Amino acid sequence: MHINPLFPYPLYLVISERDCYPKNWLKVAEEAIIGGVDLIQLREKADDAAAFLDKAVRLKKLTDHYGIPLVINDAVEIAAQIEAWGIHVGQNDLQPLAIREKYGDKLTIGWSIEAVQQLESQQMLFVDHLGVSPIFSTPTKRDTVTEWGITGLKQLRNSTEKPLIAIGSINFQTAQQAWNAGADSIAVVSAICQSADPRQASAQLKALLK
Ligand code: TZP
Ligand code: MG
Repeated sequence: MHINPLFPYPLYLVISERDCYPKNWLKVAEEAIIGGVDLIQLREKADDAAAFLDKAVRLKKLTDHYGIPLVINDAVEIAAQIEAWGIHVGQNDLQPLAIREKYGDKLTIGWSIEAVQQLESQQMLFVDHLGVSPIFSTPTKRDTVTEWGITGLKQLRNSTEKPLIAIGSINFQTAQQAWNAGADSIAVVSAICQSADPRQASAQLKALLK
């Protein structure tokens, strides 16, 4: 397994209550960790701040118990409040520079990259790792721009030293190609959340990352 010391989390789970329905999302998270997930991101789009905070607190207890990092999507104040390991933002969210100005090094910063020109952005100075979004289009997130494909992922690999997280229709069929193309991490929603057995799905995905 090629492990990047800057991002030693090969299997990355992005979770929400909705994407796990009808299973209990917190139970899915726990099963996934036991199966081999290395990091979890909480990405709740429908919640108000109080509901998001409540979930973040509960998930933080779980990830602390198992000793893995927790990333919060978008909600930077909640991330800081619960002392999450990191924050993940997209191109149209709060910018990495603004996050760094306010929170210093308290939160690692993940940034979604949707076009190769974004590597030239000044924001890159404040980014710790990149979400390569999406590798393939996915019903889980419909408002994405172009697909990177494996070719685009390789192009990015040759253009930046930042850790790369491949996301978008990564599953048993696609995980290995993304990994072999140089991703430092593969991120999944449905391959684990919609699996009949999230623990086994995690273990099987992890086994593909060699
Ligand atoms: N960002 C880009 S694609 C995506 C996100 C959050 C969703 C990935 O979901 P799935 O089910 O693993 O394709
Ligand atoms: Mg966002």
